[in-house]
Amino acid sequence: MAGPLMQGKHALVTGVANDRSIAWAIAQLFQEEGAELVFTYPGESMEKRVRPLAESIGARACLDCDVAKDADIDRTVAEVKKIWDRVDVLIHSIGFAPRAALDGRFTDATTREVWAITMDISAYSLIGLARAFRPMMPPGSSIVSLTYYGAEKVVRNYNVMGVAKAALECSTRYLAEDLGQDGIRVNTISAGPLKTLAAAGIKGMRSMLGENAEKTPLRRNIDQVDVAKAALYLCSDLGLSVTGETLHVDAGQNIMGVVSMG
Ligand code: NAD
Ligand code: 0WE
Repeated sequence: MAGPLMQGKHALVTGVANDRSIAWAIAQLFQEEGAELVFTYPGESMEKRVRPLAESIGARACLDCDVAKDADIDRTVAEVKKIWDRVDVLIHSIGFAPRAALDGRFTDATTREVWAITMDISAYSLIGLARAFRPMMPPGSSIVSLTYYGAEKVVRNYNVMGVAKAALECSTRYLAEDLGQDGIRVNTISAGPLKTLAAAGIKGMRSMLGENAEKTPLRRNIDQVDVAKAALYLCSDLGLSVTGETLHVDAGQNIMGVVSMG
């Protein structure tokens, strides 16, 4: 397979917050492989973080899109249409739960409101974006989101985010089936723990990273570039017949049962 893997492809990248974001590593690799990029950010306060990064790699645009708002999604489609006649790649790298939900007892922390917000932003948004962009995604195009092991097994304090990621993974399968007739593939990457903004201030994150590195089959943690390479596989011709998949990029963490040393 010769030449850049993403030559001339149009990639819409959500979820860049700073230079440690998983979405930023994906965007950089896709750009190196010949893709044209458009970024989105949720609300004005994020713009000053994202726009300089976007400009530094020659992105075509940087658009305000809070996925909690249908009007933002619709406006983003309209703005993208002014730039491109098609979108080949959609990266969903968004997760949000109210801070207090990621600490303490699941039963107490998961109120009706916390549930609604977390499910809306972290899971529904994949479906909302897929519906909005489907008319401009040609056969051969690809949607990729980010998930975490807390969807499969209990990870203490991940709480309602685990439930939302389970919904995201299941939505990936239903979307893959539905959009298969349009030639659109839908997959999700289950990434191992990473030091990003979304992991900042999570109680026990440091010790979790330390312990995890010893427990994985590869005896190390992963980095953002590892995830980006998997996204490149899924969004390029390399992943041509892969859809509905949850691809673990976690140094093997998910295969482990009881881990004992020595
Ligand atoms: P990050 O904080 O850099 O990215 C999260 C992004 O979500 C931010 O850019 C933020 O602006 C965006 N976001 C939040 N609410 C939004 C809204 N209403 N509308 C639009 N965007 C919104 O952190 P990250 O670790 O790069 O997270 C990216 C994805 O990877 C998330 O889905 C996260 O759950 C997932 N993930 C992270 C890890 C980890 O350990 N960091 C592991 C596995 C999966
Ligand atoms: O998906 C995530 C984190 C997503 C996230 C992070 C925050 C922090 C700030 C969602 N919402 C918020 N809301 C905020 O206000 N990860 C996979 C990283 C993560 O978060 C954890 C983890 C891991 C790993 C929380 C508890 C336990 C483990």
